Amino acid sequence: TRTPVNVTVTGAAGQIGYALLFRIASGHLLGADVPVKLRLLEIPQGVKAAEGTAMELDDCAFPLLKGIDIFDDPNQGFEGANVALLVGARPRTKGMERGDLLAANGGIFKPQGKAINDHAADDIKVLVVGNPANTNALIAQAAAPDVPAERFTAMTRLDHNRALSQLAAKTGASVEDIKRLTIWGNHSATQYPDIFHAEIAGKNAAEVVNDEAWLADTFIPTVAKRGAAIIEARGASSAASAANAAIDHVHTWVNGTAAGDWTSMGIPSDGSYGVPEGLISSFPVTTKDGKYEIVQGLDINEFSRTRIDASVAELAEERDAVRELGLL
Ligand code: NAX
Repeated sequence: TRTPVNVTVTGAAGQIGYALLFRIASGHLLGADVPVKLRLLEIPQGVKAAEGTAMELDDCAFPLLKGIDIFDDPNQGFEGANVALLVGARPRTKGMERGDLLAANGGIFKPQGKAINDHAADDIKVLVVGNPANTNALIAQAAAPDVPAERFTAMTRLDHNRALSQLAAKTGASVEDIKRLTIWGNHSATQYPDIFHAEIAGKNAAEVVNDEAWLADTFIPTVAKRGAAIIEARGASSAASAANAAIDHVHTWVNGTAAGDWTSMGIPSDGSYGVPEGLISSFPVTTKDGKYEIVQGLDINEFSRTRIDASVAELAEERDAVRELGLL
């Protein structure tokens, strides 16, 4: 029998945590034949609610779930972790400046990065969901010098899935007929969903759409502002769709992209496509055997270039701000 994979989830008592844990335990994160042990990390005020969720996980009698432990100490929470989903973060509250937000999250992600460095398993893979996800991932990565930098990733898969769904609705295609869509840049309002290399049932998506005004004025803002639209409608931020995207991100990273397709992941830049090395930016990537590679050689037109550059400039500003705060 296989040794269980240790999966650490931070913010386990939050709303994404609640939507995420049951799918991990039922085998959707890693595969239907992979046993898992859950390590839930919360702040002390969140521990009791996490215990309640753990009771419900017990009550599901998932065959693949081989244990649940709950911690409020990151050093224990990341002990032996093979996969870490960093969901818990400090949300922006009223009157908070960006600098305050970055500093508050630095106080979470720097110690968590250090704990991953010191206690996680050698094959650790990290996905940061908590916002600002790209920069939180950068802070954690910088605090973990002994872990290969490429193991730290940030989630743009929700944006990717939102873009797939919007494009399918516009063209009447099925989502599974759409390939090679890309989210570039930051998981923020500046992100750029790119359909110029995408294909719909084998045809170029931009040609099928053939409507640049729709792209600029409807598609891009709808995808980029979808989080706010969900809050407006639901009275709470995206939870199940965010959890679903986290599952997709890790599942694809571990199990590979389909032939002829790619996905979007926030990853440390190697300088490709003019994105400064080290910034954690979203790119088109293929994955195989637990490793990812940036898709190379794509022609970037003027329309795309401007938008990628704007989002990357925002990432560079965030990096400079956290550097100034002594977080890098
Ligand atoms: P909730 O406020 O429901 O839950 C957050 C949980 O994290 C709480 O239980 C809290 O006690 C815990 N927490 C706080 N600090 C912690 C720490 N230092 N260690 C461990 N746990 C800690 O938020 P939820 O709706 O679950 O969202 C979580 C994060 O995901 C937010 O930062 C949110 O902005 C972000 N999102 C990111 C998305 C993405 O696409 N990358 C989309 C969805 C979501 O908005």
